[in-house]
Amino acid sequence: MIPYPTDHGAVSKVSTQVDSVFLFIAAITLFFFLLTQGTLIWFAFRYRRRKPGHDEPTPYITGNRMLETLWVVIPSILVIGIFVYGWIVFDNIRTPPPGAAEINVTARQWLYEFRYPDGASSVNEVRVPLGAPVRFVMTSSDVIHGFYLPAFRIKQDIVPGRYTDLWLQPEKTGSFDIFCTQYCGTGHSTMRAKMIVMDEPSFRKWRSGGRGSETGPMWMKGKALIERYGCLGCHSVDGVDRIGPTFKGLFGRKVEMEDGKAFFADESYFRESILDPTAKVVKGFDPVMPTYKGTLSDEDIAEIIAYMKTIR
Ligand code: HEC
Ligand SMILES: [Cu+2]
Repeated sequence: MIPYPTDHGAVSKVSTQVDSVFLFIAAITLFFFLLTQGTLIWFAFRYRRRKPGHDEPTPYITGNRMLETLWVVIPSILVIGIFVYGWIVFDNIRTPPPGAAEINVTARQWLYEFRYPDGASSVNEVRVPLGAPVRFVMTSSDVIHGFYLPAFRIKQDIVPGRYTDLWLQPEKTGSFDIFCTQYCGTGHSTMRAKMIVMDEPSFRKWRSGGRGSETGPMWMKGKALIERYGCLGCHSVDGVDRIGPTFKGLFGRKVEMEDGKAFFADESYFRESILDPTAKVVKGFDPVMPTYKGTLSDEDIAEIIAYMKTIR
């Protein structure tokens, strides 16, 4: 109903409910807007100043019990109605149904990491099955982030040092945007993820396929990893420096560090840059890269390096 840039229609019961509350309030507001503004315009016309000699004396009115009762009682009932209706929907948004599958979310500058119950993990992309309730259990490893799924009309802050949660039950397959709604630093606008809703058979197939199922040369897997793990939020492959240095022509080049030392960008330099990014900070850049220790395996890093060698 609400025209977001990517309007996916009714994607869950909750999204339909939120839209109904919104429309309910909008309709009441529109009614009273037309009533009060209409009266205002009508009065301005009806009681406008006329030619001298046609002035009527203003009547002396002390009150109208009937009118006053109505304009106190009717708005009170409406406002209580808005509260009760809104509360019921809010309660639905906050209360996950029992048995919802849990997915852990760790937000950090500037990506989302998702961890499934079976231990598999992914960055900036989460896959969920159609029709089953899912609960996101979220925390941040640095600053406050905001987890926002506009198509599902739900949003929840992610706060360091505590867990917050959010649930949904998708009723439509497709790919849905996840945005960060708290200004969390330079890379805030690149902090975007996708939620992919798959029908039950394809979800099961994807699950059992596992992450290692893609075939192809190593560099192609490395390219997929770079995309999947959010590296391109900070790095480019076209030669333009962004939050981090460009990957273009990086392999084998001599790189100058913040402390004046210089190193050749070889395999072990890449490995260290990915696992321990603050060990050597490139001159002219802030040490903001997150560590991928525990996220990227040795195979993953080898594949990424294979891809780096192809970006000349
Ligand atoms: C939050 C932004 C960010 C993300 C995400 C990020 N990096 Fe970085 N990266 C940086 C910054 C900033 C630097 C430069 C400062 C430093 O050396 O720590 C850097 C440096 C590097 C370097 C050394 C570059 C050079 O010119 O010597 C490599 C290699 C690297 N990153 C690889 C990766 C890979 C691979 C990923 C994804 C798995 C990744 N980065 C994700 C910000 C990021
Ligand atoms: Cu953020």
